[in-house]
Amino acid sequence: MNESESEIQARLLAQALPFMQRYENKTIVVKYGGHAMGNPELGKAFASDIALLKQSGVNPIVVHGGGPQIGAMLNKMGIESKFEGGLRVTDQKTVEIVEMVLAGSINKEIVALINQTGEWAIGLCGKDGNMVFAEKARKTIKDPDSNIERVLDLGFVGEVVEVDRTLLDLLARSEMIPVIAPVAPGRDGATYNINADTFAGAIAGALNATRLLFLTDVPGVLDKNGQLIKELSVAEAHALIADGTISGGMIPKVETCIDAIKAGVQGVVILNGKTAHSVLLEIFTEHGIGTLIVP
Ligand code: X2W
Repeated sequence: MNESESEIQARLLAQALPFMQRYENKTIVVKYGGHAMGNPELGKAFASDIALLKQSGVNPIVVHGGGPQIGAMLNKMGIESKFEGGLRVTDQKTVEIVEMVLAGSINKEIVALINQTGEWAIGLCGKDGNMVFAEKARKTIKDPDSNIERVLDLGFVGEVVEVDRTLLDLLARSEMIPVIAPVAPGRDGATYNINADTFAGAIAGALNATRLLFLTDVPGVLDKNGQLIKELSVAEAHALIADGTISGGMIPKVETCIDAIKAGVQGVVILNGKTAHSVLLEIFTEHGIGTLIVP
């Protein structure tokens, strides 16, 4: 490395200081989606970002998805993937595979990636330490033709009804970085499959997290001209949904952000997880790289 490169590196590090101070001891929940995984270089960059947050005195918590990976495993087992209203219809056989893939292979893959950086990650799901309880999701969907609402039976798809902070508070004071799979028990003894975005929102809300980052495969919320919107209030987000600027798959994403803010998160960011070091770019630079939604 020549002199000027070292100087650049030193300057960049110095510029990160105010952000390290701003987020010291603050909780940042990072939702790492199944679509953002799969590229080994990006995976390593993600793990090193999380490690760096912890080393800087931040309390990072990773909540991960794995929709495409569940789909691939179901396919291997000869089971068809079915979705209604964006959620996976989950029968008994499917929930067993969901738990195996999410709380098993994917969870341990992310734990191993973070551990390889020299930090300590611990893999959990909602069942561990009585952290999360769920109940059967009650979803309705409007038929676009008749406009009649019908109740969806999604089987073992759950909604979070309770988060116990005990274990997460304990880990925040330790060297351990929690990596959490969106699977949780019901008080009825069943195992529930929970959409990873809503699960991350519930965890972040219960912890009154300073930030919840949604790593997606788009840069954030775009305006009518396709330009990235850097910051939005909840009221502005509602208006952009109403006037059609926010459309398609971005609507449930933004609605989940709004729910998380209502649940107690101070700011939620939608950003592109396919940009290397997206977490550091968001947290340790002045303007971040995604769309920040605030109350
Ligand atoms: C999701 C859980 C995983 C997930 C599923 O079974 O696919 C429901 O749909 P991504 O990668 O974040 O999409 N659960 C109920 O949300 O993963």
